[in-house]
Amino acid sequence: MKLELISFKLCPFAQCAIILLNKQELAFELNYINSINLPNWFKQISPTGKVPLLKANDKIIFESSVITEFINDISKTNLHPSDPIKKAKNRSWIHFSSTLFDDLFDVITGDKEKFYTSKKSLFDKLSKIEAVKNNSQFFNGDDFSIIDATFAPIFMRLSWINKFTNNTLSFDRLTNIKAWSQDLLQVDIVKNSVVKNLDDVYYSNIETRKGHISTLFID
Ligand SMILES: N[C@@H](CCC(=O)N[C@@H](CS)C(=O)NCC(=O)O)C(=O)O
Repeated sequence: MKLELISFKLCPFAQCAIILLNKQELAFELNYINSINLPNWFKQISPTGKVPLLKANDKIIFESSVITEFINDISKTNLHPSDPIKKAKNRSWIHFSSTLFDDLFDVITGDKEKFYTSKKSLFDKLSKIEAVKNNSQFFNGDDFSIIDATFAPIFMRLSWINKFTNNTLSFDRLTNIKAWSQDLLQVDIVKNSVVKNLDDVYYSNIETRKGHISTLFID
């Protein structure tokens, strides 16, 4: 099957799909488009105007959670737990993970008040994940699953922000997810799921938004 993933370089939802495509060793073309100046052909094929889009033999698949399930469906290896309850729980937490990005967006764009309320909301959610994460390497034990690919982009952005700001979003006290994050960020397919120096691009992107967080940047 011919696969083409269309995205922005900074999109965490596409990053998850990239991790899974590589984990499943599926050949695909990666087409980064400019978020400021969307090409007309993209506007015509994207129902929501958002990325990622996956073109599979010229059929358009949108919504990252659907894309990741599709990648699993066409692969030889199943990266979801086979037990239906465990699988449902994974899917619930995957769905929950997308709400972390709403808080993260407010954290990186908001004024001082918004920064603190969204930081609190983010940490309330991280604490809920801490409560269900055991001390195994990955979410379901020793093997990398879809849910690990879903959380890796969040952990990558938190680690960048902590580097830019002297740990303003440190979650060291959440020991289970801290260890999970450290393990995930060491995995090659995670490290290689973004273009080189994307942390610099993220830094500039946040700085341009002039939210409270940019006043916390260290040189
Ligand atoms: N629920 C969507 C969210 C996708 C999304 O928000 N993508 C962002 C980039 S990371 C986007 O395309 N934003 C452009 C816009 O909202 O116009 C998914 O998971 O695919």
